[in-house]
Amino acid sequence: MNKDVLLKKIEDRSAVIGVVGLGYVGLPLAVEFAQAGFKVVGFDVSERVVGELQAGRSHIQDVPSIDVEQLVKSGLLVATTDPARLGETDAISIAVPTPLVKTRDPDMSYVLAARDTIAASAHAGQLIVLESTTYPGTTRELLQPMMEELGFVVGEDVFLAFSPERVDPGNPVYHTKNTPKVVGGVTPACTEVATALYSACIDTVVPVSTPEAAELVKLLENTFRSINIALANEMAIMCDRLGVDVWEVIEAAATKPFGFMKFTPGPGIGGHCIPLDPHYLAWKMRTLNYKTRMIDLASEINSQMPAFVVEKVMLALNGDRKAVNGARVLVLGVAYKRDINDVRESPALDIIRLLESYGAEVVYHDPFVPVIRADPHHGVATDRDSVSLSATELAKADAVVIVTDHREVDYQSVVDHASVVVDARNATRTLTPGKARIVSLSQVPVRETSGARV
Ligand code: SAJ
Repeated sequence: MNKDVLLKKIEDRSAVIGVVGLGYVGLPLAVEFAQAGFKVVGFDVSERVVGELQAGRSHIQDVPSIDVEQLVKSGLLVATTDPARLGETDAISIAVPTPLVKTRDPDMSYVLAARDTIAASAHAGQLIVLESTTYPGTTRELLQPMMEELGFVVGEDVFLAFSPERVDPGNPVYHTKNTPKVVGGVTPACTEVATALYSACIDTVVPVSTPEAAELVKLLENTFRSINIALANEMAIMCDRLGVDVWEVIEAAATKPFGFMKFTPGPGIGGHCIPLDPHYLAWKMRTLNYKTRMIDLASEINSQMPAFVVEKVMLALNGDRKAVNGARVLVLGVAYKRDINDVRESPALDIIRLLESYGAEVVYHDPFVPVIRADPHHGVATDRDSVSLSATELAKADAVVIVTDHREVDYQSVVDHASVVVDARNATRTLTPGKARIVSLSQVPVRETSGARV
């Protein structure tokens, strides 16, 4: 009975959809559901976020404010901090953070808080879908008992599923509606209603048999990236010892039209996904007495890259008979990847901290990050402002290190005015030689070959 009623409400768009967590995952999802014709109750604990949304302003780069304004005005989208409003909903998607604690163990506090918020107003006929990236077993171990303690039979009275988020902030091609959505229900009926719900606003829905399978799909996707990025990084370290240009090797390998996927070395990995997600799987497997050797090794290699880059800076200064201690170093690009403004887990923060621990005077320039906010958790004691990338600033630096290669930066000007540039992203490869000596991730001794890099 409940299943058919819910399916009908989804089909005729009379279902009211709840979204818990209105961040880079939840807000785009809430907008997609509302644009598909559902009334959406967006819940967030932040008064600021809710106030901005109710005023028609989006705080998420990929969600235009005009869309929020129109949906709020039409009554299809309401943002609230009142948990009781979730009692009005027929389906709820949970999109709250799943960070790591200092020991790199899962921090489930946000999911548990969302669970308790939902429990307070849960009723028969509801579908609950967890979207936050987490270890396999979370949906069945943390959410199902709550529903059963309320007297509900999962799969009959209420429905429960996991559906991994695949939001790639700033991606110009893929967004919530056109990125295939994996869904795994606790029972076939759960999978059926969750599939019906997401099919109402997402082009392709991929049902799998269990929530554990869906939880693992996400972890496989991002562990795959972490391991392959680590391979590219270790290739850079090996090429540096071999005196071979790692970028040349990777570019040439990428000409293989099959059986190879290009990843590039860099200063390490940042963001809220790749550095964290594999550790959710590693943690779960530790509870089953299994050591995830590849995840642990990839994490070890990736996390040593900031030190590898700092060593390059030290060698570059040494080449000018300068010590790091007292040197002025300009870090160019601090976001965790190009053309975005997010510095979470950015290796640039580690590089800045390491350089300053050796006595360097560090400044940074990032056109997307005007201020790095104080963050004691990441060793950022106080706010610091981006400096201008002027010829004067470049000439004042004893070394410039390119950590994030934002496309809009004038790298020709950098090599024309700086004395030495450590290029951790291959951003200077095609430039006209300027004043600066270029130090690459993998150092190639000067040889009589065409295009050798110094
Ligand atoms: N990185 C490298 N070399 C590479 C690729 C990435 O050093 O070849 C670094 C980046 O600079 C960054 C970190 O790794 O610091 C992560 O980069 P990413 O490209 O994986 O970007 P993310 O963290 O935004 O990952 C997201 C993920 N999306 C979701 O989890 C929903 C990931 O699954 C996507 O594949 C990725 O975006 C993407 O393709 O852009």
